[in-house]
Amino acid sequence: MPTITSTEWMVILAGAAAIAWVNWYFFVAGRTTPMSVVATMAAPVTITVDGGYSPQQVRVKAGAPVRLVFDRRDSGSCSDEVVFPDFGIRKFLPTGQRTTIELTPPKAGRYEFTCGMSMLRGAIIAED
Ligand SMILES: [Cu+2]
Repeated sequence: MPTITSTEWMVILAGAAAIAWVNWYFFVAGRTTPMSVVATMAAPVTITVDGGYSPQQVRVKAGAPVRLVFDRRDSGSCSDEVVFPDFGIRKFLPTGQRTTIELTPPKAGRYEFTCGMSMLRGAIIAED
C-alpha cells in the first residue's frame, strides 16, 4: 500500500484549489457583472470597449430608435472598428473617445455587433 507523501498532498491540494477557482470565476464572478441593460434614445447605454464589450447585451424596444455610445479604452487593433451587419454600419472607434451609434431595430430579435474581424461579440436584443 503506497503512502501519499507531503509533496503529493501539495500537488493534490493545488489542483483542487485551481479547479475551485475556475468554477468560481465562471459561475460566480460572471454573475456579479450585469449582462444585459436597457437602452433608449433618451437614455443611451455606454458600452465599454476594452478587449471585449461590456455590457455584452443591450435590450432595446423594437421599432424605436436607440442610441449606443461606445467608450473605447483599449488600443489593440482588434477593436478598432465596430460592425452592425444587420444595419450596414461599420464605424471606427478612436481610442480614448466615445463614439455614438444610432439605429432602429425594425422588429423583435437579436442583432449582433462585432469587431472588424468578428472576434469580439455583443448583441442588442429588441423586444416588442
Ligand atoms: Cu477583432
